[in-house]
Amino acid sequence: MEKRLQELKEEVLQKIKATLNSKELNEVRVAYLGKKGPITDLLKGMGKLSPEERPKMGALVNEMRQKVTEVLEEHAEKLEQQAIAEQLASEAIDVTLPGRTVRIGNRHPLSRVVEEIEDLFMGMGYEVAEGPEVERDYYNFEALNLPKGHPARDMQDTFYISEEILLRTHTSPVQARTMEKKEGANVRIICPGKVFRRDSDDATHSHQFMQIEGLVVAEGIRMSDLKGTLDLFAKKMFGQDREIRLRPSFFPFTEPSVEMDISCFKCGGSGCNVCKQTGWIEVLGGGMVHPNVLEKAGYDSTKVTGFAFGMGVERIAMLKYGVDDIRHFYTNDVRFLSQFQETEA
Ligand code: 2NM
Repeated sequence: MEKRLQELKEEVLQKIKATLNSKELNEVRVAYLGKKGPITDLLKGMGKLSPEERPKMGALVNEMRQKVTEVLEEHAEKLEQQAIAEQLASEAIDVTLPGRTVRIGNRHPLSRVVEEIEDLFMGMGYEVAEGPEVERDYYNFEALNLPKGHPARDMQDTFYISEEILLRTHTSPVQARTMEKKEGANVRIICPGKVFRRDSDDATHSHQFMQIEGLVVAEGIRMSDLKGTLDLFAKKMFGQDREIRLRPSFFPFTEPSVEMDISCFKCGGSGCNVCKQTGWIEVLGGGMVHPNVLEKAGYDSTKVTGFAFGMGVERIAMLKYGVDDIRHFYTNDVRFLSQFQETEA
């Protein structure tokens, strides 16, 4: 019986070591240590032994069972380590491979200029006001002292939806709407947005472009308020050492009207290619809101006054970033657009 025990031990240990995974190992465990296994049979057969032999055999069987269990556990541990190692190897990634660059987009240069101007005026207490791009003839022209048949309408020919509905030619209708809405004379707004004109596109003209207009209405607003505001704008936008120059001009909705130049930011005024040897660069138009415009909005023009100004966003962006063709803003060429990547945090 001792011999049989020894053989069994050798056999089971060999079988354990031959298993390649935990499933196989478990099969061996069940086959040899289970209720129907040969070790259980041996224990059952002990009854046939003599009382002297019984304790000796019992000890041997127990010892064997302990040894087998021990080896079994060791092997289980080994198989588990092996499985983990295999999994790790199969999931290994090469961290030394170069990464794929993610292309980061950036704001459109026109949005950048609009936001910069908005921030600047919000800092002076202005609100940003917006309105429809498809507008009534009344707000685009009539309310702005441009009655039907007025010669200045020719300069702002647009796209008509119908006799009375059109694509706005400036953002002034937003200002006419705001004045009309406000109770009490206290308006301080900046109006950015798309505008449209019947025009042939070239390096400096576009049938669709962006404008930003400002309007202040209250009692006691004077031309000097406009001048101080525009001087601050010129310095913030184009450099602290900019000077401004106002020239007489004409707009149907302002009287008097002015055109503003800034001293050339490239040559400082001595003359260069940017300012076409004049030392000055034309930037925007403005003036004191025409009494007819104030009256149409419901104000008493003998008590309330206001100033307004307007500029083309593309023109400002072209000057600021040195862009030589307005069409670059609309052709969506990434080689152009990606040059306006912002680097600040
Ligand atoms: C300009 C030039 C001059 C202007 C006038 C008004 C309003 F609504 F108050 F009448 N808004 N914007 C204005 C005046 C705009 O752009 C070159």
